[in-house]
Amino acid sequence: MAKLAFIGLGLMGTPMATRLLEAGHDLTVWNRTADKTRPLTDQGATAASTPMEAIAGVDAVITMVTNAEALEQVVFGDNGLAAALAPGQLLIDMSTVGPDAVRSVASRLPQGVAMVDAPVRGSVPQATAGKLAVYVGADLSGFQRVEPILAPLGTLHHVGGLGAGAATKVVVNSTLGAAIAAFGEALALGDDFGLDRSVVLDVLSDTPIASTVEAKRANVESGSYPASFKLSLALKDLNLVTQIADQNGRRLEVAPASRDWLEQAAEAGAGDLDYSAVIATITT
Ligand code: NA7
Repeated sequence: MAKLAFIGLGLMGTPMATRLLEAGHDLTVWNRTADKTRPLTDQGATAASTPMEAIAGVDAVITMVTNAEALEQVVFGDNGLAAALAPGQLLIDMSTVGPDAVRSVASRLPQGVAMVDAPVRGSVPQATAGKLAVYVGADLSGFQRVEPILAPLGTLHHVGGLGAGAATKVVVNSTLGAAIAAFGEALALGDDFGLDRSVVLDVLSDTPIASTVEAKRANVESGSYPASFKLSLALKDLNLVTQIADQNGRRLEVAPASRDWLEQAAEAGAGDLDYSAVIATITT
């Protein structure tokens, strides 16, 4: 088992760090809001007071923070990881930040420090159950190095070299935005026809968006949207999708439309709710 540091104990980081601890890894944790380290220290993790302090003597450090700015902060900010990372240590970023941010961070790490990008598909229930899909961007030796560390989190997919994991996650989340917006629009159409919502939900459970309907039906029926995956983060990801497409001169129609719906929902105050709260905006 490895000696690890885990940086970022948000909705995803907490259950992921818990799985690593339960699997027998030796874990030191750090979170910007210090009281979120408590559930981990109660189970035997050590809390550090800075990212820099967290990585003393570890084999690898895992980061799971909001976005590229947060990653920049924990790696290169005051008391950040970069100031203490030593040759032979490994940085595994599991946040969704896009491939440019991954390569930019990797290029500025101290000599002899390797980086692997390993973002995940799945939200809190999958993280808790160790059933995430983990998209690993690394050379073969990097993949072999992270495999035993990350195995307790779910199924690892070696999708290419550095940055390929981040790119794969952008691809995956473009479909997530499309599916939730299609779900909302289908419900809105059903409402306009005067159809019974439960009938429409049954029918949509047998369409190409079935898995989204299954995952989010309870939210729609209860009208409450507790966050498994924050809407603000889905919006961040759809912004990544559209920015990267623009850079590549790639015309997309569906992703920008779903991005616009998420933006409207965020403006209406749903940013900290589950991303499925966009359905409430669409059907209003
Ligand atoms: P959350 O629940 O919003 O958690 C975000 C985490 O990132 C949380 O630990 C934050 O600390 C931390 N964070 C955010 N900004 C910073 C800065 N500037 N410095 C240090 N730490 C920071 O998100 P999820 O866990 O759902 O998702 C994490 C990633 O996986 C994200 O990229 C998703 O798209 C996928 P806080 O507790 O607020 O102090």
